[in-house]
Amino acid sequence: MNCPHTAAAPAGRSTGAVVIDPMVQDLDGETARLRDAGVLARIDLLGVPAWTVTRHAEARRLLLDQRLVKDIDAWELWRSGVVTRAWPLIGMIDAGRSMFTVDGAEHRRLRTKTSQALTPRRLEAIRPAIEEFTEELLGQLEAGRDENGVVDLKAVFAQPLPMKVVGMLMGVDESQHAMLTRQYKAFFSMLTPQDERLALLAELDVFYAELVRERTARPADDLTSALILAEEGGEPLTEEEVVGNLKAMVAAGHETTIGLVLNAVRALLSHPDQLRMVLDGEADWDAVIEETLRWDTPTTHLLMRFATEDITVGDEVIREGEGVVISYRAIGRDIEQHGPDADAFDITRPTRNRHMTFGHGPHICPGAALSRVEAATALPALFGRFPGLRLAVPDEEITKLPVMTQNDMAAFPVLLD
Ligand code: STR
Repeated sequence: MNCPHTAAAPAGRSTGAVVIDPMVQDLDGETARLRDAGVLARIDLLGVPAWTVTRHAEARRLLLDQRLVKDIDAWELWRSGVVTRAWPLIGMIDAGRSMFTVDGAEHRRLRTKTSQALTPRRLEAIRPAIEEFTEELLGQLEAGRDENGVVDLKAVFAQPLPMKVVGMLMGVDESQHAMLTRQYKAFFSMLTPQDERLALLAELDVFYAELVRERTARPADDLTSALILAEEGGEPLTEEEVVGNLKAMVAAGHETTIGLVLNAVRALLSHPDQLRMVLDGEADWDAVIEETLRWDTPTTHLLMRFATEDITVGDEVIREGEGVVISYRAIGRDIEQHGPDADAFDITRPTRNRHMTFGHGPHICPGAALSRVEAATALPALFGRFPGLRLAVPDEEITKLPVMTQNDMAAFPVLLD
């Protein structure tokens, strides 16, 4: 396996830990093993031990527990120098000061403007732009077919759409979109050597800091400019905080919605009876979106929170200083929450809206409504334009990228008619 860090496991493997496969060769098998390992399971992340929560109810409770924090300095393995910047997943945790890494009152201060800009009401204003991007990309799908009529729905549609949307929102010029897509692909891939990953993160920091300086000099009608401007009577965010929020928004907005759109298309194509129901108007697109979010979560594991005190969960104790991952894929398949057929994709499932894929509590995804608008625009437009859409290869041949935290397909080749 092309993963040198595993060989140099800094803390050794705790016995019985579920080893999370960096190559993502069997996501369903791994999800089942996690569930079987308990409500709170020990996992091994490239040689680094952590806990993960595999059940809906306990995850919900822990996501509201103030004894779990996102500050990496609360992590014993980090403080003691066992985990360093050489660990390939460090960029998921040590990502600079932003709403993603801070808790409490400071977190509210960092997050308010972003969440206010992304309410369903505010998003109505950008819906026409999302529709326009969708139309443009549908045209590119048609134009992008090879001599056999095959086109990659990921590269030509599902990937550029969220990039265009988050780019517009944050004020990132179109000319930079391809660079960002390339950089984030390398960031998430476990095949990228760690020195390259650290270098690209540094390049991205420079890119975002330049954008923030540009908007400070010449504010525009975008969320980056809004983040720079002080609240009335309030403390303005520092440059580091604006940069942190900007990069969190671009990374999250770009990466996760790709999964939502592609996973929904894949689920429908492999469940043609359910696709029929939607196309015949017997079920709505919102049902497809929510069931996809539950069944095939864009985020498989979210890294990481740290215990500031011992926390008891069932008969296990998370010790002060230990790290806790939230395994959203396992949580979406929780039998207690969704019934014995939780592993089945069923858009008529009564609990389809009762998933926790966007998280819970203070850090709940501020872009949830945005991703729903994107999917609710993209999916009906895609199947409306190409009702005969189908996979160009057998479903089993679709492979996942070697990404440990996101549910990321390598490509999704389709035929349009
Ligand atoms: C990527 C690297 C970076 O510069 C900033 C962030 C902060 C937000 C993170 C993002 C990360 C990785 C993907 C995340 C996103 C928030 C939501 C998204 C974890 C670490 C999800 O997958 C849910």
